[in-house]
Amino acid sequence: MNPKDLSTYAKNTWCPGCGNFSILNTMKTVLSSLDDEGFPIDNVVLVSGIGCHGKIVDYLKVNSFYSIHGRTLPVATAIKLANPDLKVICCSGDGDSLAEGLDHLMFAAKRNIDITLILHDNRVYGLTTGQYTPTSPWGFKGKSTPLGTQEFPMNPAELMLVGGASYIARGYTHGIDLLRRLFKEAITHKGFSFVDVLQVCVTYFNMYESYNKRVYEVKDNDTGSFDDAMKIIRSWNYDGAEAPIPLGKFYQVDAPRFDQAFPGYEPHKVDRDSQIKKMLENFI
Ligand SMILES: Cc1ncc(C[n+]2csc(CCOP(=O)(O)OP(=O)(O)O)c2C)c(N)n1
Ligand code: SF4
Ligand SMILES: [Mg+2]
Repeated sequence: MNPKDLSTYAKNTWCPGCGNFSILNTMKTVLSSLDDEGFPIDNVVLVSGIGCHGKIVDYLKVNSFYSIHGRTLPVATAIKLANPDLKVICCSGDGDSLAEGLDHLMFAAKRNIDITLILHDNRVYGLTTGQYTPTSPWGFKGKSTPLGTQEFPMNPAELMLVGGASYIARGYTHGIDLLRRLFKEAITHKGFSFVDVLQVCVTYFNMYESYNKRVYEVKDNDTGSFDDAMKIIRSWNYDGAEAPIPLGKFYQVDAPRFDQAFPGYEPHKVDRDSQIKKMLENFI
């Protein structure tokens, strides 16, 4: 399949230079190559939140569900449980998953449900024109914090590690080769996979110059070690300092999955109606 086959007729309204273009192009390349490798595009469902990132469902020709702000993961969870044969991928914003939808993110990690979440982490509310988010650095001046935010940022990869996600990585929208590798690994991983993408918002928080000087790719790290992953992840804690920023795969383990937990789990062979009936009986 040609990646161009995944384009749509929708007019793209992202600002020129926005990091979302890299995520869109990477998704096209990865999903088309996975289709060639026997991972059919018809089995993919893309779910988004609301924000600039959410527009990706308009620009990518795959099955999709444009959800509501903060509720990307509940929708994705329902789709996955209704049909475990599907590969469910979420494109969510830092506001969407870390503010409004933080509880859903933590529970998806805790359940290790087989869903991929790609975080368009521009560290700002882009669509609503520049308010601070949970990953904005201390002192960030935006529409709602003209004197600078007095909150310290959270580190989403750290939350995911302690929460129970079984694949954790970080990419950057100025590093397409790495992004491609990480997306492919995350999508083919079995369990909750989380890719934090430093996605630059050129209009409200242009970090290109700062990131370009500071990012580096981790190599030869023990991705099966919780402690090693934590050390790498905490080496840059999203603050305003000039610390080097690690990119790459931080963690990957096999762990029991929520989507396998129900009696009779056997995609292709399961009679869904009687399984759902049995589940409902158990709830009552
Ligand atoms: C329940 C709810 N709260 C608030 C909003 C308003 N709203 C829409 S998008 C958005 C922020 C989006 O920020 P983010 O998730 O970081 O996405 P970005 O635009 O940066 O891609 C907000 C607050 C909404 N649509 N629904
Ligand atoms: S406001 Fe920011 S995130 Fe939204 S399209 Fe423009 S550059 Fe991209
Ligand atoms: Mg954002």
